[in-house]
Amino acid sequence: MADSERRPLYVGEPNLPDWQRFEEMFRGIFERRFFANHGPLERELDGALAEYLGVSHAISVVNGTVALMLAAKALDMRGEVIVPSFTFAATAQALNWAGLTPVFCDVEPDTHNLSARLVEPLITERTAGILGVHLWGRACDPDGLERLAQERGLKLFFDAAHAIGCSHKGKRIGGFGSAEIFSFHATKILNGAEGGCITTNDDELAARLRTMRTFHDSETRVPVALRINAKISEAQAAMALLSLEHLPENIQANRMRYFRYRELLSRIDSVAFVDHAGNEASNYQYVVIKIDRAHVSCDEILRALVEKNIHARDYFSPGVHHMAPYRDVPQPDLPVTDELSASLIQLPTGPSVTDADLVRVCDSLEEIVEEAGRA
Ligand code: T4K
Repeated sequence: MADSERRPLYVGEPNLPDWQRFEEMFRGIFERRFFANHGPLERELDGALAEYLGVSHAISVVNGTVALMLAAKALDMRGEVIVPSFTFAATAQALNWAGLTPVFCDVEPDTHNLSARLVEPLITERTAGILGVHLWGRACDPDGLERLAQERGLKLFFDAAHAIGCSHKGKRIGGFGSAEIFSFHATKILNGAEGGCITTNDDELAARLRTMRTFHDSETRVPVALRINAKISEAQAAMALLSLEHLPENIQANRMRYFRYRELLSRIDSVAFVDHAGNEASNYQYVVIKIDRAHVSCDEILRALVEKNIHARDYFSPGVHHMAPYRDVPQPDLPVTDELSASLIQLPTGPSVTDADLVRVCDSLEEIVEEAGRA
């Protein structure tokens, strides 16, 4: 069989719930004829997420981007927020939607994340807050950034879109800073088709967020500047609840693929496997490699892989500071961001990716890199 005819392999292949349980959940929605506006499944999901993440409040919403917008707005900041450029565009653009200005910071070469060391020199009288991203589910210096934010009187919140089920020094991500946000997009390990949530241990902030996410009368009413329809539907909540049930086994399956990849890739000199720190638990959702000293660029590798029906990705290239609308104004040099954007690749993983598929990906990668070396 020609490579191009083989089964396509994707980064972000969805984790699916058990079909019968899904049918039962949906039958319940049909029977109740209650599809939106804070139905029983939304409430169950908020409770289940708070319990799983070990936080006082989880406020589920329609997607991760809106979760970021709401969190930024509810934290009542004005001015600038320090944020990495090496992230999904939604992280920064959510700040603009909340009337804030992102100030882009470089990331550490080993963690791919912000650190207090990098953020501190960027703080000015205009700085209102810091938005860290737990990229690939790796904790974004929570200890250092919490200390720094407290010392300098800044709001701190985290984009944990990649980090459900991850922990740092034994503490689940979800409880760091004033708030954290998660994504339940179909490509995430917790799949609500679309969806997201904001977590916090701050009762007042939670009441503001619950008021802000809806115009419906049934919800908490505290004074807020603006409200929006950010409610999660019962259909999304059903998917997310089932996915939460399956989360431990899905993490375990990801973990097996992750370590198998690490073993298979160890034979390719110009490919470095991006690992997790010893004091972190991961959900192994992203398998990230760094192309190092190869005679071929990441773009060329990605194109050659697509010809073999392997749809690896170049998250996050280019850095957000090179994209509209930010590229239209002067931006700082972010050499580590640029270097990572040009050298990282994410490999396909997901429930239907078999051991033979992993071998196929690694063999293809080796062939592409070796062929370029001979040319
Ligand atoms: N912060 C961070 C750090 C994020 O990474 C994200 C989202 C957010 C915030 C915002 O959260 P949300 O508002 O999205 O909840 C995908 C996802 O759409 C996005 O959720 C995710 N991060 C980002 C990293 O990846 P694209 O534009 O790369 O998606 P797409 O459609 O190319 O999908 C990726 C691969 O997944 C495809 O090659 C095929 C596969 N796929 C996709 C879908 C939708 C499937 O197999 N089935 C599917 O249903 O952004």
